[in-house]
Amino acid sequence: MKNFLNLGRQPIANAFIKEEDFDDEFFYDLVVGFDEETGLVSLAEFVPPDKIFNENYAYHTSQSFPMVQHFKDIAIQLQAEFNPQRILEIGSNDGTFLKNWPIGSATAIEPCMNFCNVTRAQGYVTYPYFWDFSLAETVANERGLVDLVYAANCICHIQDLDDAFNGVNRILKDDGIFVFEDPSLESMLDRVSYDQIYDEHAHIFSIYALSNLLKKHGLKIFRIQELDAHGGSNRIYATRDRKVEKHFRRPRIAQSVECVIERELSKCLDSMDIMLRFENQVQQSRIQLKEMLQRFEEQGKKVISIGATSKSTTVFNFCRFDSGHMQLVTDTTPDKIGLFTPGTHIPIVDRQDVNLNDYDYAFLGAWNFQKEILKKESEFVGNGGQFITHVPRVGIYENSR
Ligand code: DWN
Repeated sequence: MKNFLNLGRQPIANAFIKEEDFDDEFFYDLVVGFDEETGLVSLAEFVPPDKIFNENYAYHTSQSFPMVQHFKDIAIQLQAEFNPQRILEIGSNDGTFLKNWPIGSATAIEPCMNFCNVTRAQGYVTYPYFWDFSLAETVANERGLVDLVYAANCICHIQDLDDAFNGVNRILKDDGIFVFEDPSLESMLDRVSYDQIYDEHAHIFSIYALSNLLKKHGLKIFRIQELDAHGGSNRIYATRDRKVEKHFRRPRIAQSVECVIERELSKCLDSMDIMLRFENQVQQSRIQLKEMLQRFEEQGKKVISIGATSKSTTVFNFCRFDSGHMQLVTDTTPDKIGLFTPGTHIPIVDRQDVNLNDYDYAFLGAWNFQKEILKKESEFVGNGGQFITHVPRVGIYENSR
């Protein structure tokens, strides 16, 4: 693997922090590399998983309200198309996807104890461990094999993918299907959304790289759905190579896979050149965003950020922002409110406790929910407030000019 981007000393992206813990905060070098053989983009140095995913994990899927409908829709679609009797979800968080399934038919894997207790309280059998082959063995012996393995924004968190896919192979019934969705490398490169890179995202997937990796485990991708979720994601449908025919209800399904890979390769996602170009764009993005916020600070303008996201942790620390640049960050998640942003220590407050009209600019920390946030904050724009963003380029968000 060859490293191509260094985003500097970074804290744990979701480790929102109390003031008294500032001095003991953990930092690591956030460096990204590219494997020219497989096409996989991965962190050069992985952070120990239990430093990230533990009983203090603060990200609640259901607090990003549009995701509740997102997971309901995919559950209904999978039930209608494949009618799976037994399912397993890897990374079930607060059960937003799981709750769409009968309690008896579902098993959950969730290493964060605070969330494991949530799904157990909902009645679902939940294993509080990281997904790997030995856990797959245990679950297979205790709960039997499954028709569907589902995972959202989780497979890219798993550092040892070979072991994870071995585990999927172990737990799936012979004609079972594996459906997972994760941020798209192609979208990240197209949008220069470098904030998809942080400790949790051990890998950023292209379909080209995934198909190489899954092939090693006798798994074949038979469909791709391209999603707007989380700033551009892919939903991957895979099954055992020898079973693909069964799931090809309509020939055109397969073309979604070939189309995406062809397009990725036409954009050179298999070459180091595109990664080096991205590195240059990221450096430019930082310079422009720092200049813009520096100018606002010198003009005495007040700036706030909407959404205490993992993504903004990467941006704020890469740009070395502090409460001089952004006075406050708002969020809807009770677990984050009253804490400070990792590394940059900007106070996080409840959106309800802030009058946005006291601010001149609002940074879209949760840019992946810009439609929802701009709709909610139309009064702010109406009173002359402006949204700023760095994706796909640094500037004033056109709809708030
Ligand atoms: O992959 C991951 C994705 C699923 O979520 C995880 N590794 C970590 C996390 O990343 P993130 O923190 O960047 O995710 P979101 O979903 O972009 O976070 C949105 C945040 O913004 C939440 O804390 C909720 C908050 N929010 C808000 O304050 N006002 C969200 C909406 C929609 C709002 O209107």
